[in-house]
Amino acid sequence: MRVLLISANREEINMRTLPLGLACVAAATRKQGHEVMLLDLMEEENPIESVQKGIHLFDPEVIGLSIRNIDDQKMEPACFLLDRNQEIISLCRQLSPAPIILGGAGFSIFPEQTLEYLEADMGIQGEGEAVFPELVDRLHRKEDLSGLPGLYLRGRGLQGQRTFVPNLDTLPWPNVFSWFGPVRNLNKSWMTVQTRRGCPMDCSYCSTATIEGKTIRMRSPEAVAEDIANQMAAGLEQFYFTDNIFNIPPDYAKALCRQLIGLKTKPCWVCILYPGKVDRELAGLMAEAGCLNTSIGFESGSESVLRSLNKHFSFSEVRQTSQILGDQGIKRMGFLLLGGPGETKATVEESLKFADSLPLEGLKITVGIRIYPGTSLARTALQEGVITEKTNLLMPTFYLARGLEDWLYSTVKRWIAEKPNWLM
Ligand code: B12
Ligand code: SF4
Repeated sequence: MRVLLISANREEINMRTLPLGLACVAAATRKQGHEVMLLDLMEEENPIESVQKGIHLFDPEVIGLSIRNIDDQKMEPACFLLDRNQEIISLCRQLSPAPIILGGAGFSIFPEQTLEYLEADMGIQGEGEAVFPELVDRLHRKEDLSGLPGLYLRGRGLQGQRTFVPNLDTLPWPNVFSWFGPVRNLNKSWMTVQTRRGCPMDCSYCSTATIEGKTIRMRSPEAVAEDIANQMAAGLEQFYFTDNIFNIPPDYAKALCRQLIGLKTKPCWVCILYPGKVDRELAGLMAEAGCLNTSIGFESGSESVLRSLNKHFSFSEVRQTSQILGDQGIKRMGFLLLGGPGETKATVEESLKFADSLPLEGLKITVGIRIYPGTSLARTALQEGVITEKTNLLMPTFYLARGLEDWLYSTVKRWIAEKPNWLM
């Protein structure tokens, strides 16, 4: 079948992202024998015209759309991003009778609500590589869709229990030029690389389990290094590991660094770390393997708040992590998440002072925590009456400990005003 895959994300918040997930789905769908056209609207000067042209020339029989961002996760002012997909979906509807199938991280968190909101036909929760090609096959053969794992049909709910790909090395990871063709000037981009899926850490507010599951599944370090080497041979220079936590499990992170050290040319890369699981050996290997910069989500400097967020590290481990990375010349961007359950004026001040005392190159402070369905934060918010059973969490909804509202914003603003490398 002819399958048009569209990444409608045009947000430049933080950085311009590449549609790695959709490229993975494209590779798997091609492998199954279908003809695929991938449109990344981030790169298109006139996205509407590009979709019109794509549909006109390719005449798709199936249209897949990747839904990444629901909102920007900022409480003040909240910015709902999902409706930016609506224009693209109605355009597809006007120009083509093909069914519209959703997927992506944002969709996986809110499958039924997103289908309703965008009036799409169906969607796949979680990894798309196995189920999407099978769905296209069944559509082609006009077969019954029931039983397909993770498939949601609008108004008819989940069709089959979701499954996870057990061995990521069996997937056809996309080759950079099969994504975009030679048109795009990629060497200025941060090329995204995924080495593992799933996170077992169970932080109280986090939606990752609904996207990737709780069990970590890893690609072999050799395969990741080979992937990076191929991309470097194609002219790419800098890489962004999209893994939720690069350093868990630590032995895997070390093995991966050793493979990168073994490459002919050293890549430059950045990653996200979980504090406390970085020893001197790992920091040394990361530096030798080309790590420039790390994001460290330590979130609080108060032990009681760390416990309420279900973080498995202490603030002294945060200091140690930051120190040993700095000793290796690796830059560190810290993250604070203020206003969660149990937060008080005293714990906020504790956190700000703690952050100020850390050796960091930058700090990002978030005030208020986005409530995602199925999380322990959502349960607390329900018990405390912040939300009700009827609250549609698709609409940006945040937890902010009572009594902190105005004070927290003005306090954080005062702190960042004096510090050029701190931002909100
Ligand atoms: C890495 C990451 C970042 C990096 C991106 C780096 C880069 N160069 O890409 C940084 C830190 C910069 C970042 C920024 C932001 N991020 Co972010 N990010 C992630 C993270 C951890 C991984 C995303 C990723 O690349 N995954 C790897 C690919 C392979 O997976 P995937 O895209 O999900 O694709 C798979 C499936 O979803 C599915 N699939 C994908 N598309 C399709 C399409 C179809 C048709 C089908 C069937 C299936 C399918 O199959 C794919 C393969 O298995 C996710 C959380 C997560 N665990 O997913 C958050 C996440 C996507 N980010 C999120 C947000 C909010 C943001 C920001 C808005 C935050 C901010 N205010 O700065 C910005 C927006 C950036 C932008 N310009 O769009 C949210 C989105 C949900 C929401 N509330 O909107 C997430 C889900 C985190 C969360 N809170 O749970 N992010
Ligand atoms: S470590 Fe990160 S990805 Fe894992 S549960 Fe916590 S916040 Fe989510």
